[in-house]
Amino acid sequence: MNRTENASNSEFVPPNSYRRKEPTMPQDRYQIGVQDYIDYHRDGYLVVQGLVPDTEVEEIRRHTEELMSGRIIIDGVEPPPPGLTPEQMGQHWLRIHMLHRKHELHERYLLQPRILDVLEALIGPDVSALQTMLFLKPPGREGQGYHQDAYYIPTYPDTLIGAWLAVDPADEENGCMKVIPGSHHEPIYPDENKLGQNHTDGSIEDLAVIAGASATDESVNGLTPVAAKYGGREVAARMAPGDVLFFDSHLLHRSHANRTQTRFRRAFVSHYCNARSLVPWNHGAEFEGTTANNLHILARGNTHLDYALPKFGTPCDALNPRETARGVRPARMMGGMPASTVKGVMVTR
Ligand SMILES: O=C(O)CCC(=O)C(=O)O
Repeated sequence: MNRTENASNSEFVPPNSYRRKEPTMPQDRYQIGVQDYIDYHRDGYLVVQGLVPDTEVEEIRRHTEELMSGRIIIDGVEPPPPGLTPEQMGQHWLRIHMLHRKHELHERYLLQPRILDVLEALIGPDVSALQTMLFLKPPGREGQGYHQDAYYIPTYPDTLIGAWLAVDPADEENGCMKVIPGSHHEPIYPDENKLGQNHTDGSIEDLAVIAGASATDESVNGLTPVAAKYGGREVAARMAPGDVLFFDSHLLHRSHANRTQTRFRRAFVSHYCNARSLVPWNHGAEFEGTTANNLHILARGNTHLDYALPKFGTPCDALNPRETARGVRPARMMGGMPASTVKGVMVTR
């Protein structure tokens, strides 16, 4: 059964969005289908079932358990204080950001080859890896209200995309992702502090300035009226461990609280953009100059912009950039039609 179901209208199920392909040898390239590509662009998201092999998901799960028990301590990440019960230790973190700059395991999953294969098809060929978030979301912990990710991470051109890897089964009880198909066609709604971002240059006449993005209280969240335009179409992304949800950075999405007593809702969430986009973002930290591209890893392809190497040496194209755009000629104009058939234009090639 398709695990995507409309939260409030079970008749709406985006076709073909879920497709399982068995994991193959790591060096094999994972290929999405044409219909997957169409679905992604129509709906603003795509779930690829079983993309990450069980052994790798199990490795992340074990890692979270070691973190939560204090058996692994990562520099700069405060562990749970001593003397807590295992349940109290489990409540210590909702999520931890940017560990790929501190621990090799996180860099490895940011650069997971099968995830990069899909990204190459959706936003590539040149892919830059920007952010990681390890979600623990223990029982009882809060969700996050409607937001659009490009509101937080601007890229120019605007090519940001998220990849949400389920570590535990995710469902409505433990606070799975909820997405609004088609809402990725919306512009990014800015708040008054973000003037200068995306379309706030005045190119869209009636673009509303909002407040309260991500607030779980719908009466406070300024995106509530935008979400209301898609009334009844929200989809709960029920996922199994190893499934990956790829989602456009304009897509309106949210997650509710984990209402279970005992089940964590762990997920490894990464953000990427086309490596030819400028990225004036370093997770809120300082950077030199007007962009921070030099701090983000070139995961696939090549770029004319600066980029970072993987700090822990995870194999990726930054170590051996591939020629993608330079030197590649597009196909002959107008499919090779004779010059005389192209209205009023002399085609010289
Ligand atoms: O996993 C969640 O609960 C929210 C994640 C999210 O909204 C995001 O990654 O942008």
